[in-house]
Amino acid sequence: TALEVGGARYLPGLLDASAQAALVAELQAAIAEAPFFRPRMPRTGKPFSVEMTNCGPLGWVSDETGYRYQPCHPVTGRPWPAIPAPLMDLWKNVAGWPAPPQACLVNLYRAGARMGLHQDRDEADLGAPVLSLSLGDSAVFRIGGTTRGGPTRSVTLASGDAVVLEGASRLAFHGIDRVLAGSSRLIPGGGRINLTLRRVTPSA
Ligand code: MD5
Ligand code: FE
Repeated sequence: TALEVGGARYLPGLLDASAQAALVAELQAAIAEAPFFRPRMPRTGKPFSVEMTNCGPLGWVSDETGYRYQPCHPVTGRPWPAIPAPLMDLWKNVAGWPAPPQACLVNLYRAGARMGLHQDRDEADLGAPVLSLSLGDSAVFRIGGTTRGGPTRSVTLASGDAVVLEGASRLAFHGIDRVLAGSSRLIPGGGRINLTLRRVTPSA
């Protein structure tokens, strides 16, 4: 069943338990090749509470000099690993976009991690959707409109849930208020992983 939240398409329970477990196994291989790093805020250098890594030809990074997409891991210098095939299939089946994703940002929320309200606008192609998939502990996701300070709605994202940010919701302010620690045993060591599949450069 597709629900609408703030103009985004919410697909609860898109992946069943066995599909989630298979995906986590594939992700563990990618994470071994491209370990989680802790991004820092532009200018201030303040560390994020979320740890990150990427798969795909491009990956999102943030440090004192700014936010950007780049082809290699900021610590190892190696290219990002390929996006796991099940995620490429998921994009094909639910994103409704003709070109394949170029980046899969992997966010790891251990106990206490959160993400403040922000817009995602570092992609040159803002017409393409973003596909978000939640794994592990449930989290309180907040989404508003395209201006900061407007009304917002909250929805709890559970393991296996997907959200397609398309149309006006693509530039919605959004964030993760908190993670419900211990609500799932999927992620080794506990916590939540969010995957976002993205186009970065214009398709045509
Ligand atoms: C997360 N990740 O759960 C959150 C929310 C991020 C990020 O915000 O930038 O990695 S995933 C839902 C999301 C992703 C991109 C855009 C929008 C929502 N949106 O425009 O509402 O780790
Ligand atoms: Fe975001």
